[in-house]
Amino acid sequence: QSHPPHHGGSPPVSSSASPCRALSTRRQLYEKDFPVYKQPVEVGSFSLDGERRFFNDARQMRYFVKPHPRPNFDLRDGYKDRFVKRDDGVKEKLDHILRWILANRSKLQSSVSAASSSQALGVDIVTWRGHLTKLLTTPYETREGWLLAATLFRGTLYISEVETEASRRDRDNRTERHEEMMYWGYKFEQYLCADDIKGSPNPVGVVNTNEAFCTVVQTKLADHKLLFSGEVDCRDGEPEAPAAPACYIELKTSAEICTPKQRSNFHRFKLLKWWAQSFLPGVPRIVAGFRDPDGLVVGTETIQISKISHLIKNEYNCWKPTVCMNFCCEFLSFVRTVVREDNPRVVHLFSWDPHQDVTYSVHRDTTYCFLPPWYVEGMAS
Ligand code: 0WD
Ligand code: CA
Repeated sequence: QSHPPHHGGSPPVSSSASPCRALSTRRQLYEKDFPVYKQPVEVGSFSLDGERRFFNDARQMRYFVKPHPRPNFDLRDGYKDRFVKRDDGVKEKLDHILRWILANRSKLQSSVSAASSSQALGVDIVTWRGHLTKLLTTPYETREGWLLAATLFRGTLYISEVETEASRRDRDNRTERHEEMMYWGYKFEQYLCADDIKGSPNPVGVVNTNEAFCTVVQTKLADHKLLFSGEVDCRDGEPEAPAAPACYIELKTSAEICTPKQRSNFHRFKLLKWWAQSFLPGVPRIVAGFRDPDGLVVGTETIQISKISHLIKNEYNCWKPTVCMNFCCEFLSFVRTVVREDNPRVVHLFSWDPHQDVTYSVHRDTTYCFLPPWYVEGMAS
């Protein structure tokens, strides 16, 4: 079952002496058995406050409050006068995760066995969940490429995204309509979330996108031990709710579905992204708000992540979870084969554009370096 991936049209250039220079993203290569993916375990969490300051606790956790079946949420409300927007020109890289690791090192290391003592943390990969989501959806992505920087430090690979030129251009050229629609998702969260377990949502409050609650989970994809963090919208506050991450709920908005074509597109494109994002950390459900073009939420629906693969089965030429997971797994193997030098000053930059192979370049002592001195020094002491 383990056919090594080919390389586009060109002959494979793989040998044990010189690792592959490229990795194919062709879907057919990844139509294999679903790889082993262990149930993700929450090993901690952290919060970012309204000024984007890090706290090693769950102070930004919010509680889900079930909406009326026919709500009338106005997602445009407050955009002009009650919105504090995070500066997305500030690149935080892995900094928040690294701060969490330094503060919780003993918890992680206590589980490091003697056999893996060459690893300071007992994990193979550290990254954001969002980066893994991009990898999962790569075999089906036709529009946006990516750049992922990788550094091997004390036996662990750190993977951090680098903004592409195209993404930078898009960010600089957003229309006013697009800017406003980006707010709608956060406004929806405000309508459904309370700050306290017995509290109610406060739709007249300020929406501040600096605030975040992030879970840190550990899991295993085939032979890759992963530690990653992802932002969580809210949790089920009922006393009978399961432990994290199974109590978490992802909130989403999407355009109202009126035609069979719209339903098909929703299944083929949007559900792929929604599935990948929540499957990774073991978040079991999404509460989706469907909105009209004026930003009025006309209905909500709960979507179980475990049922998404059945929902899409009738779509022609649809995405497959196994392709997503196998590609991600092969990419991580590829990175681990390529990156051999254990050095925080070396970055291998993996690059992908739609309809191309993944390739890489090596950078020493450049601005691509992303492990900060405080982390490198903190790990040494
Ligand atoms: O600097 C960067 N290139 C990135 C930074 C890219 C992705 C994430 N981040 C950081 C931010 O610090 C953010 O707080 O990661 C955190 C979220 O991490 P994640 O969970 O790994 O990211 P992802 O799964 O892509 O997004 C989860 C949520 C989004 O919700 P929706 O429903 O839209 O998928 O995190 C939010 C957003 O609400 N989010 C961000 N918030 C602030 N800055 C960012 C961002 N760059 N990206 C996503
Ligand atoms: Ca969300």
